[in-house]
Amino acid sequence: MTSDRLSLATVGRVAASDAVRLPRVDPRDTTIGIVHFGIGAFHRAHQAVFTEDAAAEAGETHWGILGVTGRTDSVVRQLEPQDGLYGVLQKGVGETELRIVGSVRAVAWPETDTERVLETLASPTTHLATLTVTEKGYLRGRGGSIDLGLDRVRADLALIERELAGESPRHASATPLGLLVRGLARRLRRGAEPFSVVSCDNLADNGSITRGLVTSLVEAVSEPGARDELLDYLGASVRFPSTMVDRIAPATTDADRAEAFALTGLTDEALVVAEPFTQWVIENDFAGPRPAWEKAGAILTDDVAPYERVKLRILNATHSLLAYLGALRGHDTIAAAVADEELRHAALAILDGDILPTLVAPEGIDLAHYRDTVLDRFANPSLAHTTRQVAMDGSQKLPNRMLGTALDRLDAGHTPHGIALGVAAWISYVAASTGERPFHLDDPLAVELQAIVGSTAALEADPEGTVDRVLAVEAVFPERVRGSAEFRAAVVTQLAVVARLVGEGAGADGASVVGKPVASV
Ligand code: CS2
Repeated sequence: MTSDRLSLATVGRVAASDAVRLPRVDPRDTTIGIVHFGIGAFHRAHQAVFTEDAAAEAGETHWGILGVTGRTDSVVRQLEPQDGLYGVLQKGVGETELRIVGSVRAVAWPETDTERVLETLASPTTHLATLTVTEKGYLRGRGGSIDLGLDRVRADLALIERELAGESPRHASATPLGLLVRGLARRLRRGAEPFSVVSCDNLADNGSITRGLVTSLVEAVSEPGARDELLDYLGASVRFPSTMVDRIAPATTDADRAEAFALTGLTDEALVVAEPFTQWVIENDFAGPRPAWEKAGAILTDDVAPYERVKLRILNATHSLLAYLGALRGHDTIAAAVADEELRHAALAILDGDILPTLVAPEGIDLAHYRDTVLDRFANPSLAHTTRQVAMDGSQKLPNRMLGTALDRLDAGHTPHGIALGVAAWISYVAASTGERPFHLDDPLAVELQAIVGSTAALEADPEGTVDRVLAVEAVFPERVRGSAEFRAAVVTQLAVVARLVGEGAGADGASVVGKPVASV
């Protein structure tokens, strides 16, 4: 039997109830004011919801979103037949609620829709670009610049140069920042209206990082007149506020889609899943108009850094630790990993031993309470967030979530044993991915990492040599960490702790083996 899909034509059949909420603004009346790069599950579960709430609270109809997909057109195929409508299945402990969101008004795949994205970026009624392209999507090279050694970045640079020369080449841009800068070049040609670029990725200092990468791309433009004009426009009229984003949004499963179908009677191919908790802290530094996100519960502040640091270092670092150790001990989900007493103990040890001492609590936040809330959120059994999903892209994630803590601890004269455990867990995961264990290493540096780590047996035979080779990877480890003999020794010691934990591993999700506590973390 085929059922009808969620769309503007069918949404009227869905009755609002305690368990089902309908769009808070009429999608038919909503015009586009934002271009979002990376329209995956996280954006749909987070910023798109805040944006709809802000528009509803402020009575505004000009904050619709044009979502730009990544490498494939799969999200276009999910959302286009549904007129941009989708549900957020909010899964608390023992309670589920579905909310249909209408703020995504169009979706574009750069491969076929570059011109539409550029026109929307250049339009005076568009005020913002937001980004969730994940850590690896920023293509960071050395010293805060974009990696101009990559063919796709150089190809995009050539397109930017042609755009600045007054041409409108039909070619697709290959990178999100390349497409964004091309759009800014067109915006400059059309009248240089103010614009704001809002990174919503888990990068420390994401606003300045994005500004630096965008600027480095423009600085590489060869024609000096056009280059300086675009640099002047960036300096005078474009802002890059930093943000801290938080909501756990695991991959959607068939069971989730069936659950949503039972509530609406409509098929939703674009359904996303999320925990009830949601938070957005935004640096209040915009060049032009923005949605009234504060009316939707976002915190607008002059200084995001303390919030960002707390979130990345407490939540994301522990998430990664539990993902690697959890997967190695046979747990499929983060909830199962945090329910494993040994792993919970390890998480608390790294939090209290290394992480909390490096943090200054932002106003109104109690760090111990925040830590406990994070572990409770991880324990939510309804979410089924897989260890494999969180374990991906470790080479990109570790610097942002763990290594800042390591630097701060080293600077304060302490050996970061907890962070060393995190790094040891990651190395052990890489080793396991080369062997019989069913781990797939999903990481842009996978081939390089697997080559230098080798198998679990090789790691056990030569932990010192392996740690030396791993710490030498400049793309991951800052110089101060790379050069620290005490950190190196701590990672070697923690590899043995991980080996013991894995040796005692459950092998089956949920059946944890409780042995000796993690001693020396
Ligand atoms: C996770 C994050 O996949 C991961 O690496 O740590 O996506 C995490 O769920 C979010 O940052 C929560 O806000």
